[in-house]
Amino acid sequence: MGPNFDRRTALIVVDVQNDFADPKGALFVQGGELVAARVGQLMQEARRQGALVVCSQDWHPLQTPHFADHGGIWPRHCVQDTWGAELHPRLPEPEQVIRKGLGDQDGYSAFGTLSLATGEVVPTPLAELLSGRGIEAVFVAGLALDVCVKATALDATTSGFSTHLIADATAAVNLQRGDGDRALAEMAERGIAVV
Ligand code: VGL
Ligand code: ZN
Repeated sequence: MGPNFDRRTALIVVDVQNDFADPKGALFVQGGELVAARVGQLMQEARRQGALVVCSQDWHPLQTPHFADHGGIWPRHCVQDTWGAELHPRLPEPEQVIRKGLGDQDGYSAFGTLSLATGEVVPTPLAELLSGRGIEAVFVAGLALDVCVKATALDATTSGFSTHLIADATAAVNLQRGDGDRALAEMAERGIAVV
């Protein structure tokens, strides 16, 4: 039961970057390579069926409150213009790339991240891109299920898109045991369909 793509749908591929998807990456997510392979197939399918394909990239400066060495919780990862931040080589060229987590921004959603200076969410161009294309439904896949995929899917429903999670194209970090399952429950509660 694969997703049904058409011109009114978008495939949002969250952060399938070397640091998350390659075993040598700084924040490798267990199963990340399989996710990259599956996402690569889905991107081809989506394109063939006329859907919009958007890839997000976690895109941090070297010094950011998002990293543990500057008060955050994560090891250094997805530093701008490094190998770790590149999209995984299993992915075909995306039609659109959305970068997030720039500057002093901390947060996880491809729709926007929080600026620590202003305390406000800095939106990425994603919402406008989707509404500008007449997109009604989105399929979300990528890494990591319990972090950026969850945040992005929740924002997608809040923004009014009919939102689906592609279960076989994601994997959880599980920083705390059970985080992946809790993320699934939270998404289900918010009306996100699992396909
Ligand atoms: C992510 C941790 C830190 C993600 C990004 O893409 O899920 N996780 N930054
Ligand atoms: Zn990050």
